[in-house]
Amino acid sequence: MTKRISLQLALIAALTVLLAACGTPALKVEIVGHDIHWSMDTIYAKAGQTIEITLRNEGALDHNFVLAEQGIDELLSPGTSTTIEIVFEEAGTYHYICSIPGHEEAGMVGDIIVQ
Ligand SMILES: [Cu+2]
Repeated sequence: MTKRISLQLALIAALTVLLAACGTPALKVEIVGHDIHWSMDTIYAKAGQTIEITLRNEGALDHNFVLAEQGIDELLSPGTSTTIEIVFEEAGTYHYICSIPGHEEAGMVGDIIVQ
């Protein structure tokens, strides 16, 4: 009987942990590309949290949202938008840039800080 109760408690504890992870609401952010900067250069998220990023290009130039380590490379023509979803399982600082020549150097960069 005691063994059975402790097994049930273990199961409840495991489910609680699982639900806590699933319960973190998705973080929705919008990053707008201008000539020549991103509208946001710092985004704070939690490890395991889904980050939904809407990318919009309001500039007159092409802009390319790149998170190199994650293989994300979204080319945006002027006036276009797209939405991507990313989950960072590990805490850390993830750097994004615009890879159009000269744009990163001009400051078209940002960080996603995952805690
Ligand atoms: Cu750019």
